[in-house]
Amino acid sequence: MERSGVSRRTLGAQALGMAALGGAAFGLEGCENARPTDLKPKSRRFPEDFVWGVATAAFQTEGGQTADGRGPSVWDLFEKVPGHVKDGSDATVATDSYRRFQEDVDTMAAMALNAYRFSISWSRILPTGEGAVNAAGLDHYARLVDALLEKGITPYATLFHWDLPQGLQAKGGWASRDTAQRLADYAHAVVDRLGDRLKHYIVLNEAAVHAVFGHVLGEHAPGLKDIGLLGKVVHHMNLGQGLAMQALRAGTQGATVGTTMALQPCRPAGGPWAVWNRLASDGLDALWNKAWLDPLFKGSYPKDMDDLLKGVVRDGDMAVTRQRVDFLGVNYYAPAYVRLDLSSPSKIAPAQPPRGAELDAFGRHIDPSGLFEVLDRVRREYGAPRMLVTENGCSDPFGTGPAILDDRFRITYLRRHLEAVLAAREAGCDVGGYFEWTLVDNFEWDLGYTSKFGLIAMDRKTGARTPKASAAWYAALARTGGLPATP
Ligand code: GCO
Repeated sequence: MERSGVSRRTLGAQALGMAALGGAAFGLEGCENARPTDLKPKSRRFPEDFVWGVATAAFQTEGGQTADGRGPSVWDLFEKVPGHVKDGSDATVATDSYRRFQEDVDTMAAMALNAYRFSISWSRILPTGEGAVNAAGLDHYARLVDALLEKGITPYATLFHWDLPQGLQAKGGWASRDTAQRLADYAHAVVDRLGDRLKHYIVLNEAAVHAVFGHVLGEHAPGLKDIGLLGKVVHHMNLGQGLAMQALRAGTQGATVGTTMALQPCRPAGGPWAVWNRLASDGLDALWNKAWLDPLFKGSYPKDMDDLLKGVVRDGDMAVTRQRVDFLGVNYYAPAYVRLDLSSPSKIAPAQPPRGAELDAFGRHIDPSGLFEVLDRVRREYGAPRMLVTENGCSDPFGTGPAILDDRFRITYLRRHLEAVLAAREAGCDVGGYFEWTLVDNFEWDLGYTSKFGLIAMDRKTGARTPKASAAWYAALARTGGLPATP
């Protein structure tokens, strides 16, 4: 598959912006000079009850793809198509966490972490996505949850982290309205078996990424390239999320229910086309941020969505998408820079980050102020809910070589973004926790193992795991709650 040179997140800008703006046409611009990116919180101390965790996802870490009755997901098929995964690898073993989960738990306990965000593989619980429940699949997660609780680590389970059962994709996947109800049925099966011990649920992970990269750009499973599907996929995920939240609340007492979004500040390129770049940026914001925040918190869609959603939303739907959440999970990595561009098919293109900006391995601007911006926006515009940073972290430079063990670059990245969290708390944001992405270098989707985000390296030949410098740094932070000023 022809591979874009641009980072997969900013590619989303093209498709999302075009859908919102119906395509318009414009010029080339870069962005202004870099502005201050770092926050200076008054205090460097997190509260005693702050949630310190790491985040993972089933498909990226478990392996065991056919163990104990698991059925195939869309990613099982996608990863096997030549060209879909940059290094030709797959997640048949990944970090082998289906078998080695106790090691994960012991490592987290030794790091003084008090929470673990993982995802449940839908097709372990319902191998075809619906119908008969696979008890062996539920038993696995019961063992994982029990092992965590035994070590005083609070489990946070994501229900959907992009690995839709292939049985449902064969029936239309998220483009089919029925899949919304299937998500609720799956949520019921999980809470029915685990609700006595699993008390924190995240319904969706980054639905925007799954919608765009899986259905428009074709760079993620199910590998579709049909912008005509976008409106249905967006709405059915929002609808399913509401139905699943209702099922979770009906299925257990005393649980917290939330969801996780990939929120990004959308920044228009400047220059003589600034007014048009602003339109593109507003279009991206509508589709990447508001198309998920508004249905959940306001029971409505932004006007920009009207064209996409024509004939999709039914009477009563928005009363279901609007749900009370106990927390909003915010995944943050970087802002998005956007411009309109005559030369790109979608007339929309990612703009260059500011001149002189520090970039991550994906080519994205390392800008902790963007994390403050999204947290403060949710506080101001969406009722100041409790928030958890459910993902934040950075990759080694892409490559097939060994991980960088003396990863001071990662420590600095985390320290700077945690300063933004402290500053957001001082500004009144109710941020109660932080889940670093991720524990062990794992299967980074279409990038395979060329992108390494872990606090711990893993030798894929021997399975040996080696803590990086960042693991000890993060453990000390979790233990003391005091954020060092350097490195
Ligand atoms: C995401 C996903 C994770 C990624 C992580 C690093 O945010 O894209 O939730 O599965 O692996 O963010 O890119």
